[in-house]
Amino acid sequence: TMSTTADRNQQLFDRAQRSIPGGVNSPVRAFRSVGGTPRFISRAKGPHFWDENGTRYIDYIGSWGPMIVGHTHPAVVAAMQAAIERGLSYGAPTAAEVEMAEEIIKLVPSIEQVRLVSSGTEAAMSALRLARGAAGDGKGRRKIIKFEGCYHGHADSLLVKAGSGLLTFGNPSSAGVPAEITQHTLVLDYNDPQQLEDAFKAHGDDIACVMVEVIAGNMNLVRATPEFLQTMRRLCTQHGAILAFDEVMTGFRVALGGAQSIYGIEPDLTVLGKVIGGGMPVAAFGGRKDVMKHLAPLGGVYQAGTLSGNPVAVACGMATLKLIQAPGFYQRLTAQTSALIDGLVAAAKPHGLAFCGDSVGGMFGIYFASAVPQTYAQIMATDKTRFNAFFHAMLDRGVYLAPSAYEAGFVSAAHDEQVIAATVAAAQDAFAAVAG
Ligand code: KE4
Repeated sequence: TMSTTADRNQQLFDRAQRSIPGGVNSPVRAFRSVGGTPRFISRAKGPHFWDENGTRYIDYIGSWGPMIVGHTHPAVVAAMQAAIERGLSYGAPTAAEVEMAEEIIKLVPSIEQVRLVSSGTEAAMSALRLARGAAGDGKGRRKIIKFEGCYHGHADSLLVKAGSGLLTFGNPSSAGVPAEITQHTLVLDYNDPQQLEDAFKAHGDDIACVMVEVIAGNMNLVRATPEFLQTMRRLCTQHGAILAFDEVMTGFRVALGGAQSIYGIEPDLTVLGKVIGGGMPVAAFGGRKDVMKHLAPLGGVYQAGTLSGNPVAVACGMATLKLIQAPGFYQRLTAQTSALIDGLVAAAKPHGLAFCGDSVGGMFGIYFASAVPQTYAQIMATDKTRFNAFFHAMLDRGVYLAPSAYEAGFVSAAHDEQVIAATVAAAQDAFAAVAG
Protein backbone atom coordinates (compact mmCIF):
# COMPACT_ATOMS: atom_id res chain seq x y z
CA THR A 1 0.00 0.00 0.00
CA MET A 2 1.26 3.48 -0.86
CA SER A 3 2.38 5.31 2.26
CA THR A 4 0.29 8.53 2.35
CA THR A 5 0.48 11.48 4.73
CA ALA A 6 -2.43 9.82 6.53
CA ASP A 7 -0.01 6.96 7.18
CA ARG A 8 0.82 7.16 10.86
CA ASN A 9 3.80 4.86 10.30
CA GLN A 10 5.40 7.27 7.84
CA GLN A 11 4.62 10.29 10.01
CA LEU A 12 6.17 8.58 13.04
CA PHE A 13 9.16 7.38 11.01
CA ASP A 14 9.83 10.95 9.75
CA ARG A 15 9.58 12.22 13.32
CA ALA A 16 11.64 9.37 14.79
CA GLN A 17 14.52 10.05 12.39
CA ARG A 18 14.89 13.53 13.86
CA SER A 19 15.54 12.27 17.37
CA ILE A 20 16.86 8.69 16.92
CA PRO A 21 19.63 7.68 14.46
CA GLY A 22 17.86 5.96 11.55
CA GLY A 23 14.60 6.36 13.50
CA VAL A 24 15.12 3.05 15.29
CA ASN A 25 16.78 1.65 18.38
CA SER A 26 18.07 -1.41 16.55
CA PRO A 27 19.17 -1.29 12.88
CA VAL A 28 17.22 -4.26 11.50
CA ARG A 29 13.95 -2.49 12.42
CA ALA A 30 14.58 0.27 9.86
CA PHE A 31 13.65 -1.98 6.88
CA ARG A 32 16.81 -0.85 5.05
CA SER A 33 17.46 -4.23 3.42
CA VAL A 34 13.82 -4.68 2.28
CA GLY A 35 12.99 -0.99 1.69
CA GLY A 36 9.70 0.73 2.50
CA THR A 37 8.28 2.22 5.69
CA PRO A 38 8.78 0.43 9.00
CA ARG A 39 5.56 -0.37 10.83
CA PHE A 40 5.28 1.27 14.24
CA ILE A 41 3.59 -1.30 16.43
CA SER A 42 1.01 -0.02 18.92
CA ARG A 43 -0.24 -3.24 20.55
CA ALA A 44 -0.08 -7.03 20.30
CA LYS A 45 -2.10 -10.09 21.32
CA GLY A 46 -1.35 -13.79 20.73
CA PRO A 47 0.03 -14.24 17.19
CA HIS A 48 -0.92 -10.72 16.10
CA PHE A 49 0.20 -7.15 16.40
CA TRP A 50 -1.29 -3.90 15.09
CA ASP A 51 0.51 -0.89 13.59
CA GLU A 52 -0.30 2.76 14.23
CA ASN A 53 -2.79 2.76 11.34
CA GLY A 54 -4.68 0.00 13.09
CA THR A 55 -3.59 -2.59 10.50
CA ARG A 56 -3.32 -6.10 11.93
CA TYR A 57 -0.47 -8.46 11.08
CA ILE A 58 0.31 -12.08 11.81
CA ASP A 59 3.68 -11.63 13.55
CA TYR A 60 6.53 -14.02 12.55
CA ILE A 61 9.35 -12.18 14.31
CA GLY A 62 7.94 -12.36 17.85
CA SER A 63 10.47 -9.76 18.98
CA TRP A 64 13.20 -11.90 17.27
CA GLY A 65 12.43 -14.95 19.39
CA PRO A 66 11.22 -14.07 22.92
CA MET A 67 7.44 -14.18 22.30
CA ILE A 68 7.25 -17.99 22.09
CA VAL A 69 4.02 -18.24 24.11
CA GLY A 70 2.41 -15.44 22.06
CA HIS A 71 2.01 -11.76 22.86
CA THR A 72 0.49 -10.60 26.20
CA HIS A 73 -0.16 -14.11 27.49
CA PRO A 74 -2.46 -13.64 30.54
CA ALA A 75 -0.27 -15.76 32.85
CA VAL A 76 2.80 -13.71 31.93
CA VAL A 77 1.01 -10.36 32.36
CA ALA A 78 -0.39 -11.46 35.74
CA ALA A 79 3.04 -12.58 36.97
CA MET A 80 4.54 -9.24 35.97
CA GLN A 81 1.74 -7.23 37.60
CA ALA A 82 2.24 -9.13 40.87
CA ALA A 83 5.99 -8.43 40.71
CA ILE A 84 5.45 -4.75 39.86
CA GLU A 85 3.28 -4.27 42.94
CA ARG A 86 6.11 -5.59 45.14
CA GLY A 87 8.74 -3.32 43.63
CA LEU A 88 10.56 -2.75 40.35
CA SER A 89 14.25 -3.15 41.20
CA TYR A 90 16.39 -3.36 44.31
CA GLY A 91 20.03 -3.88 43.30
CA ALA A 92 20.03 -6.63 45.89
CA PRO A 93 19.55 -10.39 45.58
CA THR A 94 16.03 -11.85 45.41
CA ALA A 95 14.58 -15.35 45.80
CA ALA A 96 13.15 -15.11 42.28
CA GLU A 97 16.65 -14.97 40.77
CA VAL A 98 17.62 -18.14 42.64
CA GLU A 99 14.48 -19.89 41.38
CA MET A 100 15.28 -18.73 37.82
CA ALA A 101 18.88 -19.96 38.06
CA GLU A 102 17.69 -23.34 39.38
CA GLU A 103 15.12 -23.60 36.56
CA ILE A 104 17.76 -22.91 33.88
CA ILE A 105 20.14 -25.45 35.47
CA LYS A 106 17.32 -28.01 35.55
CA LEU A 107 16.47 -27.47 31.88
CA VAL A 108 20.03 -27.24 30.46
CA PRO A 109 22.13 -30.07 31.99
CA SER A 110 25.46 -28.65 30.75
CA ILE A 111 24.86 -25.57 32.94
CA GLU A 112 26.08 -26.15 36.51
CA GLN A 113 26.06 -22.45 37.47
CA VAL A 114 24.55 -19.44 35.70
CA ARG A 115 24.62 -15.65 35.89
CA LEU A 116 21.77 -13.44 34.72
CA VAL A 117 22.38 -10.26 32.70
CA SER A 118 20.19 -7.92 30.61
CA SER A 119 20.89 -8.67 26.94
CA GLY A 120 22.32 -11.36 24.66
CA THR A 121 25.21 -9.03 23.81
CA GLU A 122 26.06 -8.64 27.48
CA ALA A 123 25.82 -12.39 28.01
CA ALA A 124 28.05 -13.27 25.04
CA MET A 125 30.55 -10.52 25.88
CA SER A 126 30.75 -11.72 29.49
CA ALA A 127 31.05 -15.38 28.47
CA LEU A 128 33.91 -14.45 26.16
CA ARG A 129 35.78 -12.52 28.86
CA LEU A 130 35.22 -15.41 31.27
CA ALA A 131 36.54 -17.91 28.72
CA ARG A 132 39.66 -15.81 28.13
CA GLY A 133 40.25 -15.53 31.89
CA ALA A 134 39.52 -19.19 32.68
CA ALA A 135 41.21 -20.93 29.71
CA GLY A 136 44.50 -22.73 30.15
CA ASP A 137 43.58 -23.68 33.72
CA GLY A 138 43.08 -20.04 34.67
CA LYS A 139 46.37 -18.79 33.19
CA GLY A 140 44.24 -17.03 30.54
CA ARG A 141 44.48 -16.89 26.74
CA ARG A 142 43.69 -14.22 24.13
CA LYS A 143 42.69 -15.87 20.84
CA ILE A 144 39.08 -16.71 20.01
CA ILE A 145 37.35 -18.35 17.04
CA LYS A 146 33.97 -17.38 15.60
CA PHE A 147 32.31 -18.16 12.26
CA GLU A 148 31.32 -15.98 9.33
CA GLY A 149 27.55 -15.43 9.31
CA CYS A 150 27.19 -15.95 13.05
CA TYR A 151 26.22 -13.01 15.25
CA HIS A 152 26.84 -12.94 18.98
CA GLY A 153 25.78 -9.37 19.77
CA HIS A 154 27.87 -6.27 19.31
CA ALA A 155 30.81 -6.57 21.74
CA ASP A 156 33.99 -5.29 20.06
CA SER A 157 35.80 -8.64 19.91
CA LEU A 158 32.86 -10.14 18.05
CA LEU A 159 32.31 -7.45 15.39
CA VAL A 160 34.88 -9.10 13.14
CA LYS A 161 34.88 -10.22 9.56
CA ALA A 162 37.09 -12.90 8.11
CA GLY A 163 40.71 -11.90 7.59
CA SER A 164 42.12 -11.72 4.06
CA GLY A 165 43.80 -15.11 4.23
CA LEU A 166 41.70 -17.92 5.64
CA LEU A 167 43.70 -18.45 8.80
CA THR A 168 44.75 -14.85 9.31
CA PHE A 169 43.14 -13.02 12.17
CA GLY A 170 40.02 -10.93 11.66
CA ASN A 171 39.44 -7.30 10.73
CA PRO A 172 36.80 -5.06 12.29
CA SER A 173 33.34 -5.39 10.70
CA SER A 174 32.31 -2.10 12.34
CA ALA A 175 33.77 1.38 12.52
CA GLY A 176 35.09 2.25 15.96
CA VAL A 177 36.60 -1.15 16.66
CA PRO A 178 40.43 -0.96 16.85
CA ALA A 179 42.33 -3.59 14.85
CA GLU A 180 44.28 -4.37 18.04
CA ILE A 181 41.09 -5.93 19.38
CA THR A 182 40.02 -7.94 16.36
CA GLN A 183 43.55 -9.26 15.77
CA HIS A 184 42.81 -11.92 18.39
CA THR A 185 39.65 -13.14 16.65
CA LEU A 186 39.89 -15.80 13.96
CA VAL A 187 36.84 -15.99 11.66
CA LEU A 188 36.33 -19.39 9.99
CA ASP A 189 33.71 -20.74 7.61
CA TYR A 190 30.61 -22.24 9.22
CA ASN A 191 30.29 -26.02 8.73
CA ASP A 192 33.94 -26.48 7.65
CA PRO A 193 35.58 -28.99 10.05
CA GLN A 194 38.86 -28.99 8.12
CA GLN A 195 39.40 -25.27 8.80
CA LEU A 196 38.89 -25.94 12.51
CA GLU A 197 41.53 -28.68 12.39
CA ASP A 198 43.94 -26.31 10.60
CA ALA A 199 43.27 -23.43 13.00
CA PHE A 200 43.93 -25.57 16.05
CA LYS A 201 47.04 -27.03 14.43
CA ALA A 202 48.31 -23.46 13.96
CA HIS A 203 47.12 -21.82 17.18
CA GLY A 204 45.76 -24.59 19.43
CA ASP A 205 47.18 -23.76 22.83
CA ASP A 206 46.63 -20.02 22.30
CA ILE A 207 42.89 -20.40 21.75
CA ALA A 208 40.71 -19.40 24.69
CA CYS A 209 37.29 -19.93 23.18
CA VAL A 210 35.31 -21.14 20.21
CA MET A 211 31.91 -19.45 20.05
CA VAL A 212 29.22 -20.76 17.69
CA GLU A 213 25.50 -20.59 16.95
CA VAL A 214 24.61 -24.29 17.06
CA ILE A 215 21.80 -23.66 14.61
CA ALA A 216 22.65 -20.34 13.00
CA GLY A 217 19.83 -17.80 12.82
CA ASN A 218 21.65 -14.60 11.89
CA MET A 219 22.45 -15.47 8.31
CA ASN A 220 18.94 -16.95 8.02
CA LEU A 221 18.51 -20.46 9.47
CA VAL A 222 21.53 -22.73 8.78
CA ARG A 223 21.96 -26.01 10.68
CA ALA A 224 25.41 -27.02 11.92
CA THR A 225 26.42 -30.47 10.68
CA PRO A 226 27.05 -32.98 13.50
CA GLU A 227 30.63 -33.44 12.21
CA PHE A 228 31.27 -29.68 12.49
CA LEU A 229 30.17 -29.59 16.13
CA GLN A 230 31.85 -32.92 17.05
CA THR A 231 35.16 -31.65 15.61
CA MET A 232 34.79 -28.44 17.61
CA ARG A 233 34.09 -30.32 20.83
CA ARG A 234 37.03 -32.72 20.35
CA LEU A 235 39.55 -29.97 19.51
CA CYS A 236 38.48 -27.71 22.39
CA THR A 237 38.82 -30.60 24.85
CA GLN A 238 42.20 -31.59 23.38
CA HIS A 239 43.65 -28.04 23.58
CA GLY A 240 41.99 -26.78 26.76
CA ALA A 241 39.91 -24.20 24.86
CA ILE A 242 36.42 -23.34 26.12
CA LEU A 243 33.55 -24.27 23.80
CA ALA A 244 30.74 -21.70 24.07
CA PHE A 245 27.36 -22.38 22.45
CA ASP A 246 25.51 -19.15 21.73
CA GLU A 247 21.91 -20.28 22.24
CA VAL A 248 20.46 -16.79 22.66
CA MET A 249 18.17 -17.56 19.72
CA THR A 250 17.95 -21.39 19.82
CA GLY A 251 17.70 -21.77 23.61
CA PHE A 252 14.16 -22.93 24.54
CA ARG A 253 13.23 -22.13 20.90
CA VAL A 254 14.27 -25.23 18.91
CA ALA A 255 13.70 -27.63 21.84
CA LEU A 256 13.20 -27.38 25.60
CA GLY A 257 16.90 -28.18 26.11
CA GLY A 258 18.01 -25.96 23.22
CA ALA A 259 20.01 -26.97 20.16
CA GLN A 260 22.62 -28.73 22.33
CA SER A 261 19.93 -31.24 23.37
CA ILE A 262 19.20 -32.02 19.70
CA TYR A 263 22.87 -32.64 18.83
CA GLY A 264 23.72 -34.27 22.16
CA ILE A 265 26.93 -32.22 22.53
CA GLU A 266 27.79 -30.49 25.81
CA PRO A 267 29.55 -27.12 25.61
CA ASP A 268 31.61 -25.68 28.45
CA LEU A 269 29.55 -22.46 28.43
CA THR A 270 26.10 -21.61 27.06
CA VAL A 271 24.81 -18.12 26.27
CA LEU A 272 21.04 -17.60 26.62
CA GLY A 273 18.60 -14.72 26.01
CA LYS A 274 15.33 -13.91 24.24
CA VAL A 275 12.93 -16.67 25.41
CA ILE A 276 14.28 -16.65 28.99
CA GLY A 277 13.12 -13.06 29.28
CA GLY A 278 9.80 -13.67 27.54
CA GLY A 279 10.06 -10.17 26.04
CA MET A 280 11.73 -8.47 28.99
CA PRO A 281 15.50 -7.81 29.33
CA VAL A 282 16.82 -11.10 30.75
CA ALA A 283 19.80 -13.00 29.32
CA ALA A 284 22.27 -15.38 30.91
CA PHE A 285 25.52 -17.26 30.57
CA GLY A 286 26.47 -20.40 32.43
CA GLY A 287 28.22 -23.74 32.31
CA ARG A 288 30.92 -25.71 34.06
CA LYS A 289 31.33 -24.79 37.73
CA ASP A 290 35.13 -24.81 37.45
CA VAL A 291 34.85 -22.16 34.74
CA MET A 292 32.16 -20.05 36.43
CA LYS A 293 34.22 -19.89 39.66
CA HIS A 294 36.58 -17.45 37.88
CA LEU A 295 33.83 -14.78 37.90
CA ALA A 296 33.80 -11.89 40.35
CA PRO A 297 33.29 -11.81 43.26
CA LEU A 298 34.90 -15.31 43.48
CA GLY A 299 37.56 -14.95 40.80
CA GLY A 300 39.46 -12.42 38.77
CA VAL A 301 37.08 -12.05 35.79
CA TYR A 302 34.99 -8.93 36.38
CA GLN A 303 31.35 -8.72 35.27
CA ALA A 304 28.45 -6.73 36.77
CA GLY A 305 25.05 -5.12 36.00
CA THR A 306 22.64 -2.72 37.73
CA LEU A 307 19.52 -4.46 36.45
CA SER A 308 20.89 -8.01 36.25
CA GLY A 309 18.18 -10.37 37.54
CA ASN A 310 15.62 -7.57 37.66
CA PRO A 311 12.58 -8.86 39.60
CA VAL A 312 9.92 -7.75 37.09
CA ALA A 313 11.91 -9.08 34.10
CA VAL A 314 12.61 -12.35 35.92
CA ALA A 315 8.88 -12.71 36.73
CA CYS A 316 8.13 -12.40 32.99
CA GLY A 317 10.87 -14.87 32.06
CA MET A 318 9.93 -17.37 34.76
CA ALA A 319 6.24 -17.34 33.76
CA THR A 320 7.35 -18.01 30.17
CA LEU A 321 9.69 -20.85 31.22
CA LYS A 322 6.81 -22.45 33.13
CA LEU A 323 4.43 -22.24 30.14
CA ILE A 324 6.91 -23.87 27.70
CA GLN A 325 7.19 -26.91 30.00
CA ALA A 326 3.51 -27.78 29.42
CA PRO A 327 3.21 -31.35 28.12
CA GLY A 328 3.40 -31.42 24.31
CA PHE A 329 4.36 -27.74 23.99
CA TYR A 330 7.30 -28.39 21.61
CA GLN A 331 5.48 -31.17 19.77
CA ARG A 332 2.69 -28.71 18.88
CA LEU A 333 5.05 -25.82 18.16
CA THR A 334 7.18 -28.04 15.88
CA ALA A 335 4.07 -29.32 14.08
CA GLN A 336 2.73 -25.80 13.52
CA THR A 337 6.07 -24.51 12.27
CA SER A 338 6.66 -27.37 9.86
CA ALA A 339 3.05 -27.05 8.64
CA LEU A 340 3.84 -23.41 7.86
CA ILE A 341 6.93 -24.37 5.85
CA ASP A 342 5.12 -27.20 4.01
CA GLY A 343 2.28 -24.78 3.19
CA LEU A 344 4.62 -22.10 1.86
CA VAL A 345 6.59 -24.57 -0.27
CA ALA A 346 3.33 -25.96 -1.70
CA ALA A 347 2.07 -22.42 -2.40
CA ALA A 348 5.26 -21.58 -4.33
CA LYS A 349 5.29 -24.75 -6.43
CA PRO A 350 2.71 -23.81 -9.10
CA HIS A 351 4.73 -20.68 -9.90
CA GLY A 352 7.94 -22.50 -10.70
CA LEU A 353 9.82 -20.39 -8.16
CA ALA A 354 13.12 -21.63 -6.66
CA PHE A 355 11.84 -21.60 -3.09
CA CYS A 356 12.43 -23.87 -0.08
CA GLY A 357 12.32 -23.76 3.70
CA ASP A 358 13.58 -25.41 6.85
CA SER A 359 12.43 -25.41 10.46
CA VAL A 360 13.61 -26.66 13.84
CA GLY A 361 11.09 -26.43 16.68
CA GLY A 362 9.56 -22.94 16.56
CA MET A 363 12.27 -21.39 14.37
CA PHE A 364 12.22 -21.38 10.57
CA GLY A 365 14.09 -20.22 7.48
CA ILE A 366 12.70 -19.53 4.02
CA TYR A 367 15.02 -19.26 1.01
CA PHE A 368 14.56 -18.24 -2.60
CA ALA A 369 16.90 -21.03 -3.67
CA SER A 370 16.46 -24.57 -4.97
CA ALA A 371 18.06 -26.26 -1.95
CA VAL A 372 18.31 -25.42 1.76
CA PRO A 373 21.64 -23.57 2.23
CA GLN A 374 24.28 -25.21 4.44
CA THR A 375 26.96 -22.52 4.23
CA TYR A 376 27.28 -18.76 4.36
CA ALA A 377 28.27 -18.71 0.67
CA GLN A 378 25.11 -20.64 -0.27
CA ILE A 379 23.02 -18.16 1.78
CA MET A 380 24.66 -15.27 -0.08
CA ALA A 381 23.71 -16.96 -3.38
CA THR A 382 19.97 -16.98 -2.55
CA ASP A 383 17.73 -14.52 -4.43
CA LYS A 384 17.51 -11.50 -2.12
CA THR A 385 15.57 -9.38 -4.61
CA ARG A 386 12.88 -12.02 -4.86
CA PHE A 387 12.79 -12.31 -1.06
CA ASN A 388 12.31 -8.54 -0.70
CA ALA A 389 9.40 -8.59 -3.17
CA PHE A 390 7.85 -11.52 -1.27
CA PHE A 391 8.35 -9.74 2.05
CA HIS A 392 6.35 -6.73 0.85
CA ALA A 393 3.71 -8.83 -0.90
CA MET A 394 3.13 -10.64 2.40
CA LEU A 395 3.25 -7.43 4.45
CA ASP A 396 0.58 -5.94 2.19
CA ARG A 397 -1.50 -9.04 2.93
CA GLY A 398 -1.15 -8.72 6.71
CA VAL A 399 1.74 -11.13 7.28
CA TYR A 400 4.85 -9.68 8.91
CA LEU A 401 7.96 -11.77 8.11
CA ALA A 402 11.49 -10.88 9.22
CA PRO A 403 12.46 -7.77 7.19
CA SER A 404 15.65 -9.35 5.82
CA ALA A 405 16.59 -12.38 3.70
CA TYR A 406 19.29 -13.08 6.28
CA GLU A 407 17.14 -13.53 9.37
CA ALA A 408 15.21 -16.49 10.76
CA GLY A 409 11.47 -16.45 11.52
CA PHE A 410 9.64 -17.44 14.68
CA VAL A 411 6.31 -19.15 15.44
CA SER A 412 4.56 -18.96 18.82
CA ALA A 413 2.18 -21.35 20.58
CA ALA A 414 -0.56 -18.86 19.64
CA HIS A 415 -0.03 -19.46 15.88
CA ASP A 416 -2.79 -22.07 15.61
CA GLU A 417 -4.03 -23.93 12.52
CA GLN A 418 -6.23 -21.04 11.37
CA VAL A 419 -3.35 -18.57 11.64
CA ILE A 420 -1.05 -20.89 9.66
CA ALA A 421 -3.80 -21.46 7.05
CA ALA A 422 -4.35 -17.69 6.71
CA THR A 423 -0.59 -17.23 6.21
CA VAL A 424 -0.47 -19.90 3.49
CA ALA A 425 -3.49 -18.35 1.76
CA ALA A 426 -1.75 -14.95 1.74
CA ALA A 427 1.37 -16.63 0.36
CA GLN A 428 -0.56 -18.16 -2.57
CA ASP A 429 -1.39 -14.59 -3.69
CA ALA A 430 2.03 -13.23 -2.78
CA PHE A 431 3.93 -15.89 -4.77
CA ALA A 432 1.70 -15.13 -7.80
CA ALA A 433 2.55 -11.43 -7.43
CA VAL A 434 6.27 -12.18 -7.06
CA ALA A 435 6.44 -14.71 -9.89
CA GLY A 436 4.63 -12.41 -12.32
P1 KE4 B 1 20.79 -8.89 22.06
O1 KE4 B 1 21.95 -8.09 22.60
O2 KE4 B 1 20.21 -8.27 20.79
O3 KE4 B 1 19.73 -9.20 23.11
O4 KE4 B 1 21.35 -10.36 21.63
C1 KE4 B 1 22.42 -10.44 20.71
C2 KE4 B 1 22.40 -11.81 20.08
C3 KE4 B 1 23.34 -12.75 20.49
N1 KE4 B 1 23.38 -13.99 19.96
C4 KE4 B 1 22.48 -14.38 19.01
C5 KE4 B 1 22.57 -15.77 18.45
C6 KE4 B 1 21.48 -13.46 18.56
O5 KE4 B 1 20.61 -13.87 17.61
C7 KE4 B 1 21.44 -12.16 19.09
C8 KE4 B 1 20.42 -11.13 18.64
N2 KE4 B 1 19.66 -11.48 17.48
C9 KE4 B 1 19.15 -10.38 16.67
C10 KE4 B 1 18.35 -11.01 15.52
N3 KE4 B 1 19.14 -11.17 14.37
C11 KE4 B 1 18.33 -9.42 17.47
C12 KE4 B 1 17.57 -8.41 16.62
C13 KE4 B 1 18.21 -7.06 16.65
O6 KE4 B 1 19.45 -6.97 16.53
O7 KE4 B 1 17.43 -6.10 16.79
